[in-house]
Amino acid sequence: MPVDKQQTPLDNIRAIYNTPLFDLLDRARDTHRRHWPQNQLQLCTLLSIKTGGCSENCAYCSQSAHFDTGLTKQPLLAAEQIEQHARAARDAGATRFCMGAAWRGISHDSPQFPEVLEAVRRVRALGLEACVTLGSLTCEAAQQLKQAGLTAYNHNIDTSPEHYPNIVTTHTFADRLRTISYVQQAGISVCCGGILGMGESEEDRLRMLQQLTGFDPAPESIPINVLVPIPGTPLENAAPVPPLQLIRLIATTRIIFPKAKVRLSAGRTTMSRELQTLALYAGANSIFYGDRLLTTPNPESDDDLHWIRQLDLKPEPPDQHTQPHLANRLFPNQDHHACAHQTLHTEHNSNITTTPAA
Ligand code: SAM
Ligand code: DTB
Ligand code: SF4
Repeated sequence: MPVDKQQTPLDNIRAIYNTPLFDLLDRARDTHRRHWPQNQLQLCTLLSIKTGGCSENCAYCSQSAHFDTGLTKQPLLAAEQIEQHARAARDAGATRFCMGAAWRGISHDSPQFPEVLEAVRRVRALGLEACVTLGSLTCEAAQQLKQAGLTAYNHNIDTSPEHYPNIVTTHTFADRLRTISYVQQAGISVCCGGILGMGESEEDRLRMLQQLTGFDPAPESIPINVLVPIPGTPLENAAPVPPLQLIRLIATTRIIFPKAKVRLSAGRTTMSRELQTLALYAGANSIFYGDRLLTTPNPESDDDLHWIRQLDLKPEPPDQHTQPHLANRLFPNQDHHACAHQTLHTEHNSNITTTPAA
């Protein structure tokens, strides 16, 4: 499977992470300047296109049906509504639009899937990069998302393989990797990262990064989320992440993945602007932009724009290679026979299901 490249030894990753802080920052900044010299920040806006009622028990999540979080459920939005949100995001300065669904996963033969494909086409037609996060995929679903013009698929591994069963028991770490492999095979960029602050050790965070070093190709985007504690979930009282541990992890991620978008993701509302600034200095070059994440607040857009101006950064333009007219030329139709083997595999794997409408 393409996901299976030789991983970087943990000792090497640990050695980077434990470098004296200022030397670590110097090295990360140097790497950053060489690969990202333009002082730009990518602005990605999120939209929850299907909210709550999820069958999975991810201990951090407001949308799990296993916990009483007081969240109002919402069925899948129509493509037309999604397009309106995407247009507003574009007009506010976002160049990437990420649509999240509270599903365990989706199959290509789900009645809801065509609407998602239509939403992707409409978002791409606006000139935005399009990302979706829908849970597990069948191989065919990944191929069809590619044909619809999808730029990236977000599927986080969230933590180390060792800590994962403490966080989720309704699916496995291996299930996550399988979907990522389908996404890679379809030629879609992978957006994959994790969450800090779920009771994991610093070593767990490094093992999470080590997993990402096994991806071939490397993830295009690596979201580093800080847990937003949700009342009613098992992690509602989790200890906060020490700020310099976040900075060390971002710097290490930048050094190991020089070409990736390192995304300072959930958790910014509880960070000072100075800490967020240091995170960008350490190598983050993308944020979620817009007053909401999926179900929780994010800093106000105007405040973010003011901050970005103060730092003399510019919003990054959309990737030219992902413009719709170019996408069709660069990535001609995929061969559907590519899924023959995997379909067989999926049929024998009861873990990939179409989530019932909630
Ligand atoms: N259901 C899909 C899945 O699990 O892949 C997509 C939606 S899920 C909400 C997307 C990601 O959001 C999760 O993998 C997790 O990394 C992040 N996330 C969810 N709740 C969070 C929270 N309370 N704090 C920080 N990150 C969170
Ligand atoms: C990711 O890594 N973080 C985003 C996006 N991918 C989908 C989601 C953050 C969700 C934070 C909690 C919430 O708003 O529900
Ligand atoms: Fe939340 Fe996704 Fe887990 Fe469902 S699968 S509980 S939406 S993180």
